[in-house]
Amino acid sequence: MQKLPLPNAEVYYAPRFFSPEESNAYFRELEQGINWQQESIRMFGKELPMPRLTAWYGDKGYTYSGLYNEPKPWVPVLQKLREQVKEATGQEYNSVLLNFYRSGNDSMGWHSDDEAELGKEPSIASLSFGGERRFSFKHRTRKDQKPVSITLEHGSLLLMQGPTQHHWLHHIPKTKRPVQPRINLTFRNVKG
Ligand SMILES: O=C(O)CCC(=O)C(=O)O
Ligand SMILES: [Mn+2]
Repeated sequence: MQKLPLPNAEVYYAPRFFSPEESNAYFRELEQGINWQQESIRMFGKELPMPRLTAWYGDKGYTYSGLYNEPKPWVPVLQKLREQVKEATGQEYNSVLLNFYRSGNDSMGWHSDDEAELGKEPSIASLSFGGERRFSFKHRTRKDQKPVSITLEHGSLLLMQGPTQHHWLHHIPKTKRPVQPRINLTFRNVKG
């Protein structure tokens, strides 16, 4: 894994954690086997559809973007991925949030994964399958730090840990470029 040059952060990236063949198979299995939901978000007093599909699996419920997520029980493909991510990162994960970006019009806004349930310095392991999307980091307070962008490749693993969530926000911007659908999984350890 290569370490990204971000101060006040510990971010590691492995572009080819899985081979393209394995990644194709995982994409298909997840696309078909996951119970994808279209959730909505309340913004400016309006109910808007989230700009992506989501699913939450694991041992514990979790509040995300103001929504309480009742977890679905682990399924074999997610257990298998969790095992490999645990092996590679040396961390335990009891939950996974999945995101399905149907097109370049789907996105995720600036945020950090700093909910109290995740503890002080959470380890978040993120797998990407399908179309490549840009992923950017922005420092919360340091104006001298330019945003940093990387491309999350098919079959890649990104690990964010230590003080990363405390100091940096991240997002997946929309793109006008034609892109294939993308599936992202973020493995987390929810306390309590
Ligand atoms: O799709 C991605 O790579 C980002 C996902 C993410 O930041 C999240 O689920 O909190
Ligand atoms: Mn996040």
